[in-house]
Amino acid sequence: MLTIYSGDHRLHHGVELKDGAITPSFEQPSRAETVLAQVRATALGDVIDPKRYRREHYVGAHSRRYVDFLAGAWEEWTASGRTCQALPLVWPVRGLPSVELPDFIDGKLGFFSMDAGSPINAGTWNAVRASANCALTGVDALSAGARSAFALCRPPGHHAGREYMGGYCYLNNAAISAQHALRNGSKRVAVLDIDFHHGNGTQDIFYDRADVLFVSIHGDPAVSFPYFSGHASERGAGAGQGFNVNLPLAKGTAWRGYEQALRDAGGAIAAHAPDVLVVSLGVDTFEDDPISHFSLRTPDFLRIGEAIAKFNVSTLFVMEGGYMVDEIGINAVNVLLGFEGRA
Ligand code: Q9C
Ligand code: ZN
Repeated sequence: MLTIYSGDHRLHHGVELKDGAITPSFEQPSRAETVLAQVRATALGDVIDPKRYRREHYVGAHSRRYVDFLAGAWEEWTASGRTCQALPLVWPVRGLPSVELPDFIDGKLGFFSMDAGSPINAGTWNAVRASANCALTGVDALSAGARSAFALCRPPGHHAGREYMGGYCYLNNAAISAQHALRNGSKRVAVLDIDFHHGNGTQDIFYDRADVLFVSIHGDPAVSFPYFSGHASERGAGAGQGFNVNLPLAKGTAWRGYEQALRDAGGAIAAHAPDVLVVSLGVDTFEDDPISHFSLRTPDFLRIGEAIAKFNVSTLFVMEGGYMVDEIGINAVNVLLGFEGRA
């Protein structure tokens, strides 16, 4: 399987608010290096750099004004005299009346975010677009006839909505991929999100559409980030009614419960009959993940890959979460090895 990877991800490294204190983010550059090392150690296949794509390729999944904001945010932030990384601090929540985009950067940061989990520094935009370009290059590999590809994206993307960043995410790599597959001639696309956290951003982008099915297996939002999205009752709207499938699972879910959810996901995907499947590949479902609470073990990730291969669709794997443990490389690549029948 081809891997697409850019060293530009190292340009982005942020902080997060944890337990009320500013600490280094769990979403660190070493994550991608760990996964890449395992790609090489297992001889998964060639590793190539992404092609370059114009900003227009990110628009569609996102609004133009949001993409333009991301591209210029650091410059606006430093122009206002700041030197630390940019973090939002005020949000347009229920009950605040204005839907106007503010002029000042502090207002824009809140307008275009869902939380304070996506800091912006000098290298963030270059890392973010390299990440999206890995996904786009993967789609083009499928369009050229490959059965599968692995976009080793960092930063991740699935929490980023049409007009907002959050949860370590900026551009939604999986959604941008689905949109690009349609542009390349696919009629129907499915996105299967197996990151521990609900892919609220991907859901947001495709919620009212029937051409892209979104299926997500994740921690119950009653007790898990992002809390305000991910319930089974969210099934799509308008033409997209029935094309959004959420499969929330309880704390502590292990292989037995997870396997059933994967079967349910497979049923929904088969009914959609997609030309292309995009998998949001998070491995924060691992039992030792520091910010999640499922109980999957390393061999279970091989089984996940085998199950996805049985869907029998051209598949792009897009890296999402998985944190601070040496096993993230082994677990992520185990999904790919399982898919290839190398278990
Ligand atoms: N103490 C992804 O996996 N913070 N994003 C949760 C837990 C946000 C995860 C705080 C987690 C976002 C792509
Ligand atoms: Zn996650």
